[in-house]
Amino acid sequence: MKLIGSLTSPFVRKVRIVAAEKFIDYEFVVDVPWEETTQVPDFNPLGKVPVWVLDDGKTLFDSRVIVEYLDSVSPVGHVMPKEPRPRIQVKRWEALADGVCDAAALVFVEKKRPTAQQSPDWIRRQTGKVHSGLKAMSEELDQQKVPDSWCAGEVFTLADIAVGCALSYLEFRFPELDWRRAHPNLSELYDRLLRRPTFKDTMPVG
Ligand SMILES: N[C@@H](CCC(=O)N[C@@H](CS)C(=O)NCC(=O)O)C(=O)O
Repeated sequence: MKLIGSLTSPFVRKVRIVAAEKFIDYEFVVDVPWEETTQVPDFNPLGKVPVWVLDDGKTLFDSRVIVEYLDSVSPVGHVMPKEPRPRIQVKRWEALADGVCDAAALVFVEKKRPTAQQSPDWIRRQTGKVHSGLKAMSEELDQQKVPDSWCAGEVFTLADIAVGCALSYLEFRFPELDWRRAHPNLSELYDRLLRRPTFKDTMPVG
């Protein structure tokens, strides 16, 4: 099995961490979808990473589909609860964290355009989503009320992986945002996540 992706994408990283937490072997093929030489559209008509290539050549995307697949094929280190209610809460956390990444990535891409072509309104709109997403994550983490709780309760899950990847991406691309100061509980969670080898080994580079 192969994973196609870049070393900076938070969505690719989420898949890498889930695979590592579950001890699933695969070949990692680095491909940056923004480069002219990219092969990604041959594997995903949307031209986005991550893409997971199965042994029979069939492809899976996007990251939410891939992690659901990985969690279902191996009983080791489940990252999603089986029960419908807690399971959907974990997926909700994932949607929130991924949404923050989507908005932040749109700002990053917009800011790479020549200044005259950039839309300040668009940047403001997407930056607003990053801030409101962070605020929601912080408030919802507070609701756990148990010291050192994970996002979805007492057990480490995909919710923590997705949130950790989003926080890392913001720190990597937008250090000036300083979310750690605004949200000390997310900062504490993030430090705990960084102690896991699966997070340490996949820090964004580039
Ligand atoms: N919802 C998708 C988002 C994937 C995504 O936006 N990937 C970015 C990299 S961070 C990408 O490949 N962008 C290339 C493009 O939009 O053309 C997922 O969860 O996999």
